[in-house]
Amino acid sequence: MRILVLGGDGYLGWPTAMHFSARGNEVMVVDNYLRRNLARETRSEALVRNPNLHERASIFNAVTGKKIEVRIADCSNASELDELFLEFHPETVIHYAEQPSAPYSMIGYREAQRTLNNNLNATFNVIWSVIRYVPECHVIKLGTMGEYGTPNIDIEEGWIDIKHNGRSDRFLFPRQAGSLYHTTKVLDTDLLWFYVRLYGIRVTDLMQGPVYGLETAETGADSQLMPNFHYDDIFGTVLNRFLVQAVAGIPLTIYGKGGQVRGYLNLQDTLQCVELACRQPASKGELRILNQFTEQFSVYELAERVREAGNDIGLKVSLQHIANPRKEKEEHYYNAKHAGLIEMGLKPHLLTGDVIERMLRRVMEYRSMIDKEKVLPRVRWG
Ligand code: USQ
Repeated sequence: MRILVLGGDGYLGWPTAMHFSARGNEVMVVDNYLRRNLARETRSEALVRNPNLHERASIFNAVTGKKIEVRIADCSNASELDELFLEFHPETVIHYAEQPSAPYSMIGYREAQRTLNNNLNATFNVIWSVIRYVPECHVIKLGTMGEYGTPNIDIEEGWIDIKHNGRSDRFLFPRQAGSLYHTTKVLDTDLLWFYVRLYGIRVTDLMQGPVYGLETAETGADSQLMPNFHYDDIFGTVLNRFLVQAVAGIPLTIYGKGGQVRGYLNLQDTLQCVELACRQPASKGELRILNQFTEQFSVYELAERVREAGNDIGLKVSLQHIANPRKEKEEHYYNAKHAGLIEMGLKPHLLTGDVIERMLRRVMEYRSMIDKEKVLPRVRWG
């Protein structure tokens, strides 16, 4: 299959590109290094300096003999994206090309505007490139569980049936996101749904929870192939941050009470889910929404698990509750359905003590590179 990976330099994009290339697909990755630049601007560089995309592709080629085509281009620029669609004629496009950080989007006007412009324009351009050049192409779009927020009712998989004054209809599940970044994903979904209804394109919107991990089947061949592993307050997701904090001897930074529940998944399961979506595409005129996570945890539970696994291997891990820099519920109901991907064949890698221990040991190899100044939250909501 010809697979175009937009945002192919990212934490998910690069492992996705390797995954599909290793399995015999024709893969082209596109990126404009937005995240790398924003990370540099905000002093949030990854734990290990990752080679650039051209270098990554040649290292991958040297160890596997497989090719990944690289293009440095900006997906929020329609003509740059059009050219790539005309050249490559993808059968599947995996769209990760977004500013992915909630805290970054909450720094101020400039950062919010950059997030809004980049994310909405990239999605809008992908839709139009598909409509104009490859109308049969399956769009796999990375959404987020954060689109739903934390409602006081069960979270359905994308859609809800509503009875009102004796009549009923099916609607997108109500969304109420907690950051501007998450709100751009809500707007993306609305754009996609509009163009699915009007033009009959085929779309899978993957509502993913926070991802953790630094290894996939392809990263073992050369340590330079590892994903960008962020542990700072802006680009680091919570469990990855806790792993680094545990290794650095920093008490784990639980924001507020720590009762915030989210659905989590291992990076390896992101790849499985995207592969499943790719192999079993949405139909023409369908917006298929899948909730992409394997287990629910509160922040406090996550911290406890890291403490236990860390202490088992001789780290001295402690916890701290710090003032929550975000505006979010710290105790709430949370029950999100996630049967779709399991029914399609997902075999979850769960967060066992052994899994945490293995990740901690990997991080310990890079202990000397941890910059403790990057850990405490710098961005406050509102
Ligand atoms: N949190 C802490 N301590 C920390 C960092 C975070 O308690 O040191 C808490 C946050 O307040 C939040 C939860 O952990 O309640 C998750 O935070 P996160 O930073 O791991 O996740 P988030 O900002 O929501 O964003 C991440 C990715 C984003 C993705 C999203 C999925 O950066 O790209 O869309 O996870 S979800 O959270 O389901 O919306």
